[in-house]
Parts: sequence; structure tokens; C-alpha cells
Amino acid sequence: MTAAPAAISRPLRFLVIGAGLSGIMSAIKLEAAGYSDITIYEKAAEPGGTWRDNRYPGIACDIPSHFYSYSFAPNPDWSMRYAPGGEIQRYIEDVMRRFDVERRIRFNEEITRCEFKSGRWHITTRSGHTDIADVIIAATGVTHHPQFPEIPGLDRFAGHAFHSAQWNHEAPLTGRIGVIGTGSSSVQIVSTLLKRGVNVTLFQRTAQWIMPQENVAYSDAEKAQFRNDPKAIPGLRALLKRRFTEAVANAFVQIDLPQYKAIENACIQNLETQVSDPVLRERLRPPYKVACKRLVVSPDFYQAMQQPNATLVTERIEAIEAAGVRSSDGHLHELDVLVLATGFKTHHFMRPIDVIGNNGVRLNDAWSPRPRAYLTVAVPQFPNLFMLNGPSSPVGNYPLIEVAELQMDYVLQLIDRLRDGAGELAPSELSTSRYDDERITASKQTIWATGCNSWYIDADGVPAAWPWQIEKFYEEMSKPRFEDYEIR
Ligand code: NA7
Repeated sequence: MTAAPAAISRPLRFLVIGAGLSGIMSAIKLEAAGYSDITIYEKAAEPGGTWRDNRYPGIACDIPSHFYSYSFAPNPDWSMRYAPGGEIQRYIEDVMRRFDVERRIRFNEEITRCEFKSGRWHITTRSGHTDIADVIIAATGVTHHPQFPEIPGLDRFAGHAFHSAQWNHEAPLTGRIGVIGTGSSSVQIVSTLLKRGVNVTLFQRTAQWIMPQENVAYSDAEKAQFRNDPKAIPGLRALLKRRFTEAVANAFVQIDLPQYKAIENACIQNLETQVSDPVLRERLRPPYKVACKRLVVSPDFYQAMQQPNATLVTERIEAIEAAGVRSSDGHLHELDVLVLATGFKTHHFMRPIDVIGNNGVRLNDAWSPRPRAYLTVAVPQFPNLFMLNGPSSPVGNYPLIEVAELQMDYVLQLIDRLRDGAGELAPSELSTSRYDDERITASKQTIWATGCNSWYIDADGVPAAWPWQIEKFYEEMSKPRFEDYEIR
């Protein structure tokens, strides 16, 4: 970080919620901006957020690692184009130590309540600890709260049953493994276990389009170049950013672009050419447009599903019994281990923390029936509280680490106003409503609104991801429109 510390005129105390990728980054950027009174509250014993929690077999990031890194902490040692999850977790821990963030983190301390009183935030943790801060940065993650399926009998299963984000490493993977769900987590788990020769039964409620994507290891010579040539990583990041923007992120919000057609064709061709049995091919064919659900990336899922140790069940799950899963055709699929790769409650954001803003307004009420934020970062009536990867962030196959950095750079400009003497800063109701109305209108033109269910869809049935071209997000985040805020 090279930003020169600003001259501080009003001392501000910061409280960051969560020591994942975004929370750690926010503390680093706050310090680079000249602030030093920063505490990160982390409910778990370790940092890393989603990368700490998700340790299932085959976990990897589906965004190239040189783009899925902090802009200020390039890593020449990424082993693969798409690094495994464990390597990302080590990277986060390494950055935390290198930038001396660890001393700021209170681990095992879960914030349960935040109340804005007399111009400051008063927080309480589950252990009863209390603290006061001027500004809260909520870096609470997106894929964080596991979504458990409501299937009768789940508690009666006699073997090991667990969510993909809570992998039970004691569970032996030698017997019959069932996996419920067909999202990115499931596809990585299933492909990995099948390749290891494990017997896997995949319970598919809805098929997924699969984007074929090879993962290649970086050679020692490439890593040496990344280390020694100061232009190598910035050059690659610029290339990846351009490619992601043009070929992926923008294609999903403007589906008449040829780039969307290219993705669509690649997925259809993958299914047509890689699955030889026509019956299996039709069972694996999704009944919706490519990328309506978040695009799943895999080099080998179809090949794995054609191995003799793979079983695909497309009948509805009727119930779970002690011995396994009963499908609607009456068949009992006997299992030793049951993995619930059933996704996350992605619309929770800061909740279940009880957040109380001005005039006693509770965030849970302000966000009923669905979360709403001005430009993804702030909520009317909740002054001096800023979110990273908050509602309507660009989560459609764009790196959340980059999104969070852009948001933090924007938030730092808002914080400048507080430093310079303002007591409270929150977006106006009017600007938030206008933003959200425009966002909803634009959302209806995106690929995510073309007729499928996904974790993007909110309680009103509207996709909740940034619906415009990604350049507009960069532009909006570059400079706040202060006239949209109430500042006093
Ligand atoms: P996802 O992508 O939300 O996938 C969850 C899967 O679980 C999906 O296939 C669901 O089927 C399925 N599901 C959920 N509940 C049930 C029940 N009750 N019965 C059967 N199947 C069910 O979660 P992931 O963890 O794979 O990925 C989340 C994100 O993390 C991913 O997009 C990356 O950004 C990282 P459905 O499609 O709803 O029919």
C-alpha cells in the first residue's frame, strides 16, 4: 500500500465485522489512509471467511487466482490458474500477518447487536463484551450462512450428514456417498470424489450448465517471471480484468452481445460432445438458459459422471431415512455419508445481527421483505455503517475481492467527511429508492431473470446482483455523489 496517510482532524474508531477477505482488506486500507483505531470482530477462531469454512474435497476458486488476489498483495506463487481453496486460505493468513492485521482481530467474538446512539455505534457480542465505535464496516460475506434443505427425516440419517461448508473430515470416504445439490460446490465435490474412485450418488433437483475450463499449473519459470518482472502480474491482472469484464460480466447483463452467445455455445457444446449416452445427456440438460443460475465451471464433471462409480438421481427426494435417501419412485438409495451441497442464505448479509439505526429502526424491518442498499454500500437511517459485498453487489462471476476493494475505496471517501467533522452520514431515502428502482428495472433485462431459480433471486423474485455493465460499477465507486447522502 502506497497511499500517503492523511492528516487526521477528528479521531475515528472503526469496528470491522468479519475477518474474511473483505474485512482484512478494509483494515489494511484504513491503516494506509492514516487511521489506527481499528478492531475486527471475528466470530470464528481463524480468519478467512468462506475459505476457512469451505474445506471440501476439490475446493478451488473459479476465478483466476491472479485476479482473485488483493491489488496491493500480488502473489507470484499461485500454483495453478485456479488455485485450490487451501492455498487461498494460506494467502489470506499470509497477507493478514504481512500487513500486521492479526493484532487488531478479536477472534471467537460474535457481534449480536449494533445500536446507533448519540452519534456512535454501540455493539454487544455473544460473550457480553461491549464496544463503541464511530464507524462500522460490515464485511460479513455472501456465501456464509449454510442453507439446509427442508427434507423430512434429515435428522434420522444414521451415517454422517453435513453441509458442504461444514465438511466432517472424520467421515470416511470409502463407502457410499450421497450429494444433494448441483451448484459449484457439488460439482467440485462430486468430480473430485468420483475421480478418487469413491461411489457417489448425486441427487439433482435442477441440472446445471457447465462451462468447460481447464486448470493448468504454473511452471517454475512462470512463477519466477511473476516474482522478478514487475510488469508480469499487473499485466496479467489487466488482461484478466478486461477478459472478465468483456467476455463474462457484461455478457450476463446484456445477453444480445456475441460474448453471451460464445458462453452459451461453449456450454451447449460441452454437454453435446462430452456426454455420450443420449439418455444421460438429456437428464443432465438444464431447462433454462445458460448462466441463468451462476455459471458452474468444471473441466471434468461430465466425464466423472460417466464413470461406473457415479449414479445420477433425478427423481425428487421424498424423505431421508436412517439408511439413506428415498426418492419419489420409491427407491431407497443406501448411503454411508450424505453431503448437503445445498447452498447459502445469500440474502442475510449482516443478519442475524440485530442492527438498530436512527429512530429505533431495525435493519431486519428495513430489509423486509428484501435487503436494499444505496449503491451496494449503505442504508438510509443507518449512519456511518458501510457494507462490503452488500446487497446488489456485482456477484455475477466477478471477483468479490475486487468488488470489495472498489467499495472500500469509495467508503474511504465517505469516511473523509466524518474525519473532517461530519457526525452522521447515510444515504437519503430518496436516492436509495431511485437507485433501487433503476436497479430493479435493469435487473429484468439480465440473464438471471430469464426463468430459473438461483441464489441471486430475492424475496420479490428479482435478481439481486448488479444489473449493469461492470464499468458502471467502477465509475460509481470512483467518486461518491455526496448530494445523495444526508450528512450532518
Ligand atoms: P448453490 O449454487 O446455491 O447450489 C445449491 C444446490 O442445492 C442447487 O443445485 C439446489 O437445487 C440444491 N438444493 C437446495 N435445496 C435443495 C433441496 N431441498 N433438495 C434438493 N436440492 C436442493 O450453492 P453452492 O454451494 O454450490 O454454490 C454457491 C456459490 O458459492 C457459488 O455460486 C459460488 O459463487 C460459490 P436447485 O438448483 O435450487 O433446484
